[in-house]
Amino acid sequence: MLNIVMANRGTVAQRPNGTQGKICQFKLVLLGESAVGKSSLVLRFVKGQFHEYQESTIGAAFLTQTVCLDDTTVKFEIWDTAGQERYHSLAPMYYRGAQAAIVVYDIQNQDTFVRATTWVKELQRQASPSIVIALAGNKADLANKRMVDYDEAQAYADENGLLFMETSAKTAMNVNDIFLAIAKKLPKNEQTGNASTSGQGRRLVESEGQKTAASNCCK
Ligand SMILES: Nc1nc2c(ncn2[C@@H]2O[C@H](COP(=O)(O)OP(=O)(O)OP(=O)(O)O)[C@@H](O)[C@H]2O)c(=O)[nH]1
Ligand SMILES: [Mg+2]
Repeated sequence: MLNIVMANRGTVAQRPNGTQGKICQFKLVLLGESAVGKSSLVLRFVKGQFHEYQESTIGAAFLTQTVCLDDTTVKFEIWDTAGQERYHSLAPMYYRGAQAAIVVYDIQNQDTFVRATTWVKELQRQASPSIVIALAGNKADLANKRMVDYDEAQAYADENGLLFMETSAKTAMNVNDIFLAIAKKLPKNEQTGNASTSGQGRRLVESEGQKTAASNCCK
C-alpha cells in the first residue's frame, strides 16, 4: 500500500514506523505563461496555502518539499520560474539539470495552452533527455469558464509522453497528486536520483523557505 508523508522546507519526513529507507533528491522546475498559477501550485504543495492576490514572480523562487513513497524519501528542490516574457532567457538556467518539470497552463486561456506546448518542445530539445514532464491544466475550479478542452490536453499529453492532470491551487485539487505522480515516475537509483550529485544539477544550500534565485545562487 502507498504510504505518503510530506514535510515542508527540507525536513526529512518521519515515516510512521520510524524506518529510514532510500533518500532521493530531485530538481524540479515549473514553467508556463505568467499568471497561470505556478507559484500558487508550489505554495499549495509546500505550505498548504492559497493567496487570491499572489504576486507575480521576479526571476525565480526556490522552495523544497519532501514526500515519502513507501521505502523512498523524495526531496523536491523546486524552482518556480517567472512567466513574464522578459524572463524567458533565464529559463535554461533553471531547467538545465532538472529531473522533472511541471508545465502549467490556465484552462480558461487557450493562449497559455499553446505557450505550454512551446515550453514542452523547448524541454524536449534542450533539457535532459530523461526529464519527467507533467502538464498541469490549472484553475480547474473555474471549469465553467473553460477554454481548453480536457480531452484535447490529454491527447496532447499522451502523444508527447507527459503526465497530465487538471489542478486547482485554490481548492488543492490534484496538487499533491501531480507531484506524487512525478515522484513515482522518477528513477530511484542513487546515481540518477540526486540533484546535487547529478553533475549538471547545482549544489544547493538547504532552504528555510522561499528565497529568490538571486539570493540563493550557489554555483
Ligand atoms: N481561481 C483560481 N485562481 C488561481 C489558481 N491558481 C492561481 N490563481 C490565481 O491566479 C493569479 C496568478 O497566480 P500566480 O501563482 O502568481 O501565477 P504564476 O504562474 O506564478 O505567475 P508569474 O509568477 O507571473 O509567472 C493569482 O491571483 C492567483 O490567486 C487556481 O487554481 N484557481
Ligand atoms: Mg509566480
